[in-house]
Amino acid sequence: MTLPLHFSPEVQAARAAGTPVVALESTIITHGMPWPQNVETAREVEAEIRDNGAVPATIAVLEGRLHIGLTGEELDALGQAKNVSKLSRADFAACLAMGGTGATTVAATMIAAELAGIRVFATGGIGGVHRGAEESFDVSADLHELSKTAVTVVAAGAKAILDIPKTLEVLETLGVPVIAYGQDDFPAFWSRQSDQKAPLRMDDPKQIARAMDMRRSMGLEGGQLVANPIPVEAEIPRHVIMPVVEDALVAAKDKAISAKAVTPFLLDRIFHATEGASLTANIALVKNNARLAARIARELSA
Ligand code: PSU
Ligand code: MN
Repeated sequence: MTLPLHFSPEVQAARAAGTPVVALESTIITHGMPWPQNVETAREVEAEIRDNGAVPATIAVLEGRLHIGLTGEELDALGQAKNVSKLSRADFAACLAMGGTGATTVAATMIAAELAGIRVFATGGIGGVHRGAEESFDVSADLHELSKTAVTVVAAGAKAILDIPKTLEVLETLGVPVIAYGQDDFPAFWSRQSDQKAPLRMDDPKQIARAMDMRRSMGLEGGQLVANPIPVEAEIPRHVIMPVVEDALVAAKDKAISAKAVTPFLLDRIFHATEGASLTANIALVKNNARLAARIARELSA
């Protein structure tokens, strides 16, 4: 069966010219941010990548076709669409087979990037081990994907809504390199510190690219997680965000929110509780990750 892969004209041209490409996810657009900031942010993130010498490829499933790169009109439509599925490894093929429309999570975007020959991907935060996972068993498929699929993912660490120590434990068990960029601490999305040291630290995009190339030479499957701290001027300190996170977690429990709905529910709740400050920080960190990913893409061998 041939894959219903569809490259945007910009990504097609980059492939032909050998220009480095950076993958971007679409769940952050459909489930992670409200309209219209979601579309504005997606455009600004793409611009950051172009300004840093690479080409952005935002990935989504539109009517059964796997799009690698979206046009401006496609991005606008997706950003306002209702009832878009949130696709991960489990339901990705089924959505394509049934002609559906879906946004790709970190896990699904990694799969699509590898299919398209893209080796680096920028996002906001990865999914992880949820608090209370010992009861709910809610561990994001993103973690397993990092152990299987050869893509370097640049994120601002893991959100404080997750159990960060358990997330780091699972990543270690799965053999995923976790590399803090430019500091020792593993960053916590809105905040630069998490009170947890990252297992690895690198200060140069060239080192990150070399480590990925070395994994490939060794025949090791899987990718790397690059944990890039939010810029200082954009951060929400831990003591400010933690009480908001705790309230959101209580609300999720009261309303018995579960499975795929958990992360979008918490993000929306925190957005309202901080009067939009969480979104402002989220936008700044995604753009920061896009810049670093473009620099890594330029260092990776083809
Ligand atoms: N972090 C964000 N915004 C998001 C997500 C994470 O700041 O929109 C999305 C990503 O697509 C990630 C997914 O892959 O949430 C994780 O969902 P879950 O916890 O259900 O695996
Ligand atoms: Mn989950």
